[in-house]
Amino acid sequence: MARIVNTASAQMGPIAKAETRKDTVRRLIAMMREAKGRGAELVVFTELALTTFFPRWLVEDEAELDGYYERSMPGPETQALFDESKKLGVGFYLGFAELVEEGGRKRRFNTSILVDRSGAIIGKYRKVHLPGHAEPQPNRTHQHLEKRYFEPGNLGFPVFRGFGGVMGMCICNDRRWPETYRVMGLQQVEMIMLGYNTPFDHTGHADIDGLTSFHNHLSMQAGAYQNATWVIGTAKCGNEEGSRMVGQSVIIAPSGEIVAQAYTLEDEVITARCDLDMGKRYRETIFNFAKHREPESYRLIVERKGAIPPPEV
Ligand code: CDV
Repeated sequence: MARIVNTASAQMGPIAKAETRKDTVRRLIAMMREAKGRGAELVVFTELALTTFFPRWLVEDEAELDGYYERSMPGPETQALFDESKKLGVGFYLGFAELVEEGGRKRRFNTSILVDRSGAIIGKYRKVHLPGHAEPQPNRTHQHLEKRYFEPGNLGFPVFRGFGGVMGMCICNDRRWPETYRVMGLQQVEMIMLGYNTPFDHTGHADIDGLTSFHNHLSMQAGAYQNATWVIGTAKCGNEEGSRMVGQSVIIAPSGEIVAQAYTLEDEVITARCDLDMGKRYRETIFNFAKHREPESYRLIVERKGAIPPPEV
């Protein structure tokens, strides 16, 4: 019997700095209801879905900075989302800034959770690849201070049993790195969920920044195909406090094909009927890791045994 997960990607338009958590959670709930109305049992929200993308600013006041983080999940302002999830029987992926006290000090992570259809948290991930800088850069209209505001994730890339399959998570910049998908691929992942906030001017090089939309899809489609997994990529997009961010949220099949795509730069729900057994077919044929993958050869290459030596420079 086919294992179908009716899945939604709930793209989010800009969140203004002044927007309250309550208002933002209301927007998330409205999209969850729409997704349910269209038959979805799982909704993928974006990275840092509860606030504006605050790493674009230097925030020096600690109390102000702390205001962007969640100290508990669910917390007073997010409980309503969990209640709605349980009421509707719709699970979700949610990205948020996490603040925990560990070893007598504050620790900050860029985190996502996976919640099942009964409103219970069944998985947690902390972003590994943190882009940007720890110090503000001169001549930038918007900063990207993720290295200042977060520690690299310390949970690896775990997978979780849920929704009748093997589920994985990553966050934004992680999607550009092949090892993100492969580490989960080696654990038989069947669906990878991710949220992103991607400005169009990140590198400052027109030739690279001009390809922002292309690279967005290229990395996710390659990751899906090469690891025989569904990939659900959800943007926060549009003009957020003067920073223009890419949209084009997508649902990608294990074939690498885009089967649903957002066409606005606003709150928009897209859905697809995701057959987890489609990934299984790819795993049993072209991407049968056990049969065709040669870890021993990789080891020899890494150790430079039998490899052509690099040219003198
Ligand atoms: N939030 C992100 O991780 N954004 C990065 C940008 C800065 C390049 C991304 O990979 O989309």
